[in-house]
Amino acid sequence: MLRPGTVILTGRPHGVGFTRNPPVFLEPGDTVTVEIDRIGRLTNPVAEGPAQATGRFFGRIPSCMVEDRSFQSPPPVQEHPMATAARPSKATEAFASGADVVVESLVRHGVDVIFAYPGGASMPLHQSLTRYKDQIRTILPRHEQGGAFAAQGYSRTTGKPGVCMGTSGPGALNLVTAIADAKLDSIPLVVLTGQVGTSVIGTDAFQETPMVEVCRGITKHHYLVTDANDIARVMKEAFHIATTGRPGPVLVDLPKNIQLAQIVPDYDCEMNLPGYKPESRRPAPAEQIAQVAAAIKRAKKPVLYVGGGVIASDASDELRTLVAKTGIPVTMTLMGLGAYPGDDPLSLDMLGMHGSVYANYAVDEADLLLAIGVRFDDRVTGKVEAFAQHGFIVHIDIDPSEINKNKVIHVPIVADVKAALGQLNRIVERPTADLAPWHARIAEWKKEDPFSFDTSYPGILAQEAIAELSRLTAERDTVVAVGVGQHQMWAAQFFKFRRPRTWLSSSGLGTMGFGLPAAMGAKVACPDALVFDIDGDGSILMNIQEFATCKTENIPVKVLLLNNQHLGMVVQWEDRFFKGNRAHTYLGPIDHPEAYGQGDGISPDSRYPDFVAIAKGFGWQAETIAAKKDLVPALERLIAAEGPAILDVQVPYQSHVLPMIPSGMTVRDLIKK
Ligand SMILES: Cc1ncc(C[n+]2csc(CCOP(=O)(O)OP(=O)(O)O)c2C)c(N)n1
Ligand SMILES: [Mg+2]
Repeated sequence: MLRPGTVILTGRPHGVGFTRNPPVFLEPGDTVTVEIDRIGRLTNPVAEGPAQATGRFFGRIPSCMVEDRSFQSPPPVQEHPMATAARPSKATEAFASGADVVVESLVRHGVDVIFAYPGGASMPLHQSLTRYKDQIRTILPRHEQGGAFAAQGYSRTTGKPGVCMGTSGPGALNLVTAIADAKLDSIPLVVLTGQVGTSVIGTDAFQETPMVEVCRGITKHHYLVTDANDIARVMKEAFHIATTGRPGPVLVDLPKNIQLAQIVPDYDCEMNLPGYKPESRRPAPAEQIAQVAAAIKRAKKPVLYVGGGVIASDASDELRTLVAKTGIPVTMTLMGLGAYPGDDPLSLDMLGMHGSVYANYAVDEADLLLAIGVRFDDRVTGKVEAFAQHGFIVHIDIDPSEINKNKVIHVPIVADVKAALGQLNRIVERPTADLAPWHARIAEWKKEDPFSFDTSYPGILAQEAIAELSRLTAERDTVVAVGVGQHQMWAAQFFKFRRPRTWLSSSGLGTMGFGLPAAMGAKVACPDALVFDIDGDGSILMNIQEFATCKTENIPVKVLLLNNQHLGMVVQWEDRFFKGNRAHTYLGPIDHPEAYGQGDGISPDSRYPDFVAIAKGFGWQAETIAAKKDLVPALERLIAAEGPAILDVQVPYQSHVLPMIPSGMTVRDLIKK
């Protein structure tokens, strides 16, 4: 029978007992009654039944049931006759609540910040976080999705795993999109969720959702913890899985009674992952590396196609060394921006659907394509059979399932990119042929078709605002997060990224609403950096509540809002492929003629919503501009702002992101105008 303030441990407690001389071992069927003190610790253990004993407890309790009211009220006057006896004080030391074991595990894994939104099923964890507040900063986002994207922002800028938490049911479900996002972009996350008690799992209990089932296809791994003694091991495994091999999100679902259980934790426990053998930093096969070096030696038109894997494996230096040794030009995927300096003459910028003309031409003509830490995504390849069809293809990736997935590879190397490039750099030589003609051809393409915009436009174009921001911050330690849409693509084109982990984009999933919370997480991780969210008016509304978090938690991010009053990227597709028919892509009132594509522009007073008023309501610095002459001074004010600040830039919706290779087509279908 359960009583408030009392834990009854049941089950088959092998290896569990009391340190007597001789020790008292508990037998199956014995019961241990203990009390919980005010901070959730186990006190005064008493064994009942044949094993009657008191004192210091040892061993791992295989299962336990807890009455949780003990956390809200002081423990009742001791009712159990045996519990009144004097106890050695050491009896309390070995025990910890499940929640404390979770949080202690976070500390032991180097976690210094968690983005966590509370609820009934996660309260013990939050209570525990208050006890660890000197080691872990707990940030309260204003929506769980915001918290999970902030954890991503933290992870994408530091390379460390991001940690976020939500309560069961709706809280947990609000994390789902960001989990899927982390999976597609290979971002290490440890996601904690509260769950209803184990005794009611499967009964449609209040705020119950089967998170493991919901998340099965969108995590790298997932746990439902049903025995508090597993917590330390599960946490160890979660961090190990999230950060090794190809990184990704790991879910740990923690029923409330497991959080409240009192156990003797063993943080030095062994992991139990017999089936998980991530490729480690062991060398790639030497003969394969030699094949790559030989291919480079005989190449006349080589191109490096590099992606997020270079950043994830911290291989930017090795990439630069390879380029310096060989003179091979580099194009980057959306995930790879920053892996190689965008302002270097050998940078071809981004490739793919909205990549540069010169990158797409170069890949098309290449006789050797060195694909490093990439996944031949359809936004890069277009029609995959036609992609790099003239080239000999080398692919280096840590994930064996990426090899030959979309494209047949001539030299497939499953290895950590950093290790493999290090090996290659030790033996690689410049191509025998002079690369000067190849460089000259690329320079010609660059001259003919640079990323460009209409500089004669009388107002401010989004491209210009981004290019100016890039110029004004070039000497500063700057991080840029983005939403999803035209502004995202223009940021990729016109902001020059020079270092890895300075560009944060929801690339694989393309999730609107990513920018603001990701910038928030980045600013928490890098308080000395200038952190921007370059956002769209549609995207920012999806997590605008995080304005409150930035203000209340003193996280001074800066937003450059490229406000075209439309879901611009969808408008562009309407214009290109649906005869310009507007179908729910105007963001103002539906009785405005623009909603049907019949307006003749948007006057200043019909703009909606009033982002300046909204931001000010949240305590932000805010202003809006429309005139070209105001752009640079307003950007300078944005950069100089002490606290969180937004610059709402009124831009036209008629511009299209160019160049563009329409979905599933080839470089020959590239649209320049
Ligand atoms: C959550 C989500 N819903 C829908 C989409 C589809 N989508 C892609 S871009 C886009 C328009 C984004 O508008 P905005 O943020 O204003 O950026 P703009 O294209 O105008 O720069 C939409 C609706 C998406 N990517 N994510
Ligand atoms: Mg827009």
